[in-house]
Amino acid sequence: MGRPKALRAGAVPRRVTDVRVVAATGLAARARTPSLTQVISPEGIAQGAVTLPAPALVALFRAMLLGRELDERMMGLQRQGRIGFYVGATGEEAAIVGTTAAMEEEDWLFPCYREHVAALMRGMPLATLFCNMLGNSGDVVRGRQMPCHETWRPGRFTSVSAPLATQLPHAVGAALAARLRGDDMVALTWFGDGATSATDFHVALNFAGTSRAPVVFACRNNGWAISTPRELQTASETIAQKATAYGIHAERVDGNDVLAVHEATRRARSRAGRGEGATLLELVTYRVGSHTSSDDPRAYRDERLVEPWKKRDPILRLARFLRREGILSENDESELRESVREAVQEAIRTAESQPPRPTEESLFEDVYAEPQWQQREQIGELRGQGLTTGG
Ligand SMILES: Cc1ncc(C[n+]2csc(CCOP(=O)(O)OP(=O)(O)O)c2C)c(N)n1
Ligand SMILES: [Mg+2]
Repeated sequence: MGRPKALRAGAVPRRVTDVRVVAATGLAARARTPSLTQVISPEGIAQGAVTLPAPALVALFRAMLLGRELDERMMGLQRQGRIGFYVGATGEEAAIVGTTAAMEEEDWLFPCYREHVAALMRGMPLATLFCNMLGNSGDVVRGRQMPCHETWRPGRFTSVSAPLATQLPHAVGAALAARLRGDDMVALTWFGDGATSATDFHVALNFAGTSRAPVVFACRNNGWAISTPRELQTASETIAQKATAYGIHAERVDGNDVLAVHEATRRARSRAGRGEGATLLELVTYRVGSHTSSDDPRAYRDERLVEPWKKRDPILRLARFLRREGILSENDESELRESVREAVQEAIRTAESQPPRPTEESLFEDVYAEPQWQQREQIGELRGQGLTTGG
């Protein structure tokens, strides 16, 4: 029977473009938009299309490996009962790493809940991230957030946001504030395909459209919102076309191609920086793993659907490309993987050796500049009960 006519999605608006730099095979793909110049030699070697220098390409690769290693180790720790909860990004590393790398240091990042590796790229020490997962005394938010809800202010990485899309108006507000102050800052915020059904998505896009706020909306379209597939989430043919309604520029990007993501984000960042307003990037990818450590997708998803996406793995794709280009040999790659594994292992050891919880007294810190009489009294009571030390 098919879907009723009224629900059939319309044509993709002309302002939406498809972008892919490196094909799944690791070959440079032919440019579909004039803004991307790519060349494929008969041997399948990219010539001149990729503008990033080799060390930057290797840095992208390492960051993606780190993201994958985090997922594997953290999910293992969760199963062993050493951490309570974890949200991974397996298969979505290119969407996260490519966007992060394309932003400037002064830019603020407003994460959803899968972007742990972005916090690390912004300088959050691995062990500090793990302290948040453990909720122990090394947690910079002192156990006041859920586990796996890190924040890293020195790196301009705001708190993980579990209530869907709430970080979007924050990003627009911060971007506007920066413009009013004359700062060059551009805000970037991540969210999922499901979040584009939430009120705050529409509020934020509308506000960004009318105010021309310097903000980049990065949608990780991973095909699922827990158990709801993308096609039941929205009748829009694409997520990108939702931007058109709000007068915002949009690009549809191969989200498993880190170089395409990087280039598209650079363009969005430049547009915002030039005062041309916001961009919505639809990064088309796939949630290869479970929604979180609390989820088992076998209850609602035919696992055969995942197989083609495993072949489109963003790490494998960049590895092939780097190999073809002679940038990273098989040996170099093994060494890199080993160094990432060791760094994660070492950081887990460091984090687990911290006292298990913040002091009760820390409850009163960061609230008032000076404790009020009520707090002083309560602190005194706690001390009287011997409840002031961690552990
Ligand atoms: C406002 C709100 N409604 C519902 C939820 C419960 N919830 C958590 S994650 C999720 C699915 C989100 O899917 P999507 O936005 O596609 O992001 P993904 O998890 O796929 O990265 C839902 C419904 C929530 N956290 N916040
Ligand atoms: Mg999703």
